[in-house]
Amino acid sequence: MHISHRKGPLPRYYQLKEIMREKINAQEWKSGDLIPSERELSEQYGISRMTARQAITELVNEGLFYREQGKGTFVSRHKITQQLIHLTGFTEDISARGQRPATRVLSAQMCPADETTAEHLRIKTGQMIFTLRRLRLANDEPLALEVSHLNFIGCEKLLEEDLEHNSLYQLLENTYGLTLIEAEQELEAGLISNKEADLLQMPIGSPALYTCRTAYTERNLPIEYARSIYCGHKYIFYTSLKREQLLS
Ligand code: 16G
Repeated sequence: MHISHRKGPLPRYYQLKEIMREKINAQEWKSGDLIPSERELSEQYGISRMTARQAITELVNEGLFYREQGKGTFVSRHKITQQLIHLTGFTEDISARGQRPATRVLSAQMCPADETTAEHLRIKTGQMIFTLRRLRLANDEPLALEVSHLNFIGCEKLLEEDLEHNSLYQLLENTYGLTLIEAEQELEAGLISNKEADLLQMPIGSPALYTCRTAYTERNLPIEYARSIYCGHKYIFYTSLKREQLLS
């Protein structure tokens, strides 16, 4: 089958994008499948390699494909959806999807709070807080890097906890009696840097979602300030919006 200009006003790269999108929707190409090379696509559809490259690049940017250096381009896995309605933690989110959450603790220590963290936790810069760096995985696949800063009386006791096998939120609630009530969260688009690429097993420059979360206890005290980097092609943040009724 050849793509031609005669098919309509749509550019050829766009037609190829739609063909490939259809193959994914029809499950002809499944998550993790290697897609044909630029050369193969150009031969199969009678288009230039540049056109094939443009179509592939756009689907990489949209998160449907991901590239692995030296290996080729693959169909992305179904994304994990984190709803932004209820305050939940990673373990809860992943378990609710029937997947196996796991954690690799990269570091856990008492550190002086930097200015941004101190501002979010409403403490003085330099105050000692508990800082936890974790790699979060679902079904053994790295999903996110998270740095959580925690401040509460006795937070240094967290140094003795097994944070590799326990959910932080469950520990806070069940062991420390701290009830999490609400959180503020910001999302920003970004790219995976060389520092993170190895841990997340992603090529440098892959799309990423950067988030900042401040979580509060019942007395409106900020207890956690967390910065996370999620693999962009594996994650969707979902929120539902209601239009405010105008009062007459
Ligand atoms: C989520 C939170 C993170 C929190 C973690 C607790 C975001 C962006 N981050 O990943 O701030 O520390 O859940 O998970 O949502 P855990 O209870 O499994 O340790």
